Amino acid sequence: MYKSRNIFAGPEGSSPNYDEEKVVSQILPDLLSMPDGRHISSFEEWFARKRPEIMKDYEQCIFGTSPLQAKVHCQKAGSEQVNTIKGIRAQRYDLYLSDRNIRLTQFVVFSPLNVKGPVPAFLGPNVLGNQSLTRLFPLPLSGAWTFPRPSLGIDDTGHATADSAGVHSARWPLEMIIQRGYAVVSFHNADFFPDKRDGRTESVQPLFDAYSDIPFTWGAIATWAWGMSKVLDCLKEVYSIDEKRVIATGHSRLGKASLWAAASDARFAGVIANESGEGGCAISRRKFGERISDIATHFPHWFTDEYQSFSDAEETMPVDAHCLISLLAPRPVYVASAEDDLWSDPMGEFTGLKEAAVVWKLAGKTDSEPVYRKMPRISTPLSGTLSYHIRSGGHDITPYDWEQFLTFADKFIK
Ligand code: GTR
Repeated sequence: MYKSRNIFAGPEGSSPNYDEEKVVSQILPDLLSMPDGRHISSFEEWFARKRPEIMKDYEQCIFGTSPLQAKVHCQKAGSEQVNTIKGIRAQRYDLYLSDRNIRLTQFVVFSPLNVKGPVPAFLGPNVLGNQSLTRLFPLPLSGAWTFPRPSLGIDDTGHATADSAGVHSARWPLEMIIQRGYAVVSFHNADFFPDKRDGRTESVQPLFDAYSDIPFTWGAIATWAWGMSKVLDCLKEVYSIDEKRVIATGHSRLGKASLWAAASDARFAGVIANESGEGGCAISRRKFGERISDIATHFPHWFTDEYQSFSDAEETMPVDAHCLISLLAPRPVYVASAEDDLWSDPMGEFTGLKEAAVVWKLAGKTDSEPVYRKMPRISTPLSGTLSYHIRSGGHDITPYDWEQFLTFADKFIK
């Protein structure tokens, strides 16, 4: 039935529910009440008392703890390149763990050539290596293990080949973004944690095993999020960027990472979570599309072990996706879905945002009212400090999505 619409039927062995009628309504954890039942009536109180509780639950049960205090610095790598026709400047930076001078990643900054002064930026990891972002500049091939995708130039052994250059340029429409006066900052997520179940040994995590008496419990998603924070640490040294106007940006598994990055690091000025699905903006208790059990089976390294214990027991989680989104209040948040991406549960993503909106209301952000209403029609974005759209098509991040994100950034970040 879904074949003609290119709907993902789930990995082998899973049989996702894609039928809204089979969704059993669940009571969601109440964002405005304390464990003793007391109702919270001001944003200040929510921020001081409720938010830390939610944060603790997310650290303990879902993403894990990370060494956020670790000091890093960066150094320019190679010389700046400019593409005068497109008006884009590209500069690579090596990022080092300061106390041991170990290089963790190389991030790339694309900024507008003809804009004076620091500009706002979209900061997001990429899944195939920096070379996959564009053909406008020759960028070094990533050396980190990447999930084999021969059709995208990643060979069977997980190495990037020259064929991967620019293969994800449609996901990163640099010209469009730069022309609107924004910079783009990206790095390969695999530099921090290669996306495989035994990826920990090749990840940055062992570097921190002796950092504290209590071991960090971060999964791969939290490690990518940590990488985002560490790149942000360095942006104060990048003169073309205003580090106070950086938007954590991510698609799918990296949408989950961008949510957690901004939840753990208040310096991110806003968040874009594109089709972040289960473990992101989608309400887990709906049991629609991808489930915790699917992630536990296929990506056990993404979250804490405790998260896997909620497989087939979503209602026992102390939190749900609306709680994750609430951690971003009162900052601007854009959640985006795609009609055919039922695996990510568009209705669940919208519901996560809608249920979180009470916290923005408490904070006096009444412009978020559009998301209180029902799920909008296809390609009819809801605009406010909390913004949302669902477009036609499948699981991807497209120029249409970016058009909306840019309009949102113009209104709420610029
Ligand atoms: C799928 C996974 C999703 C989402 C997606 C992606 O395999 O089940 O949670 O993260 O990959 O990252 O594209």
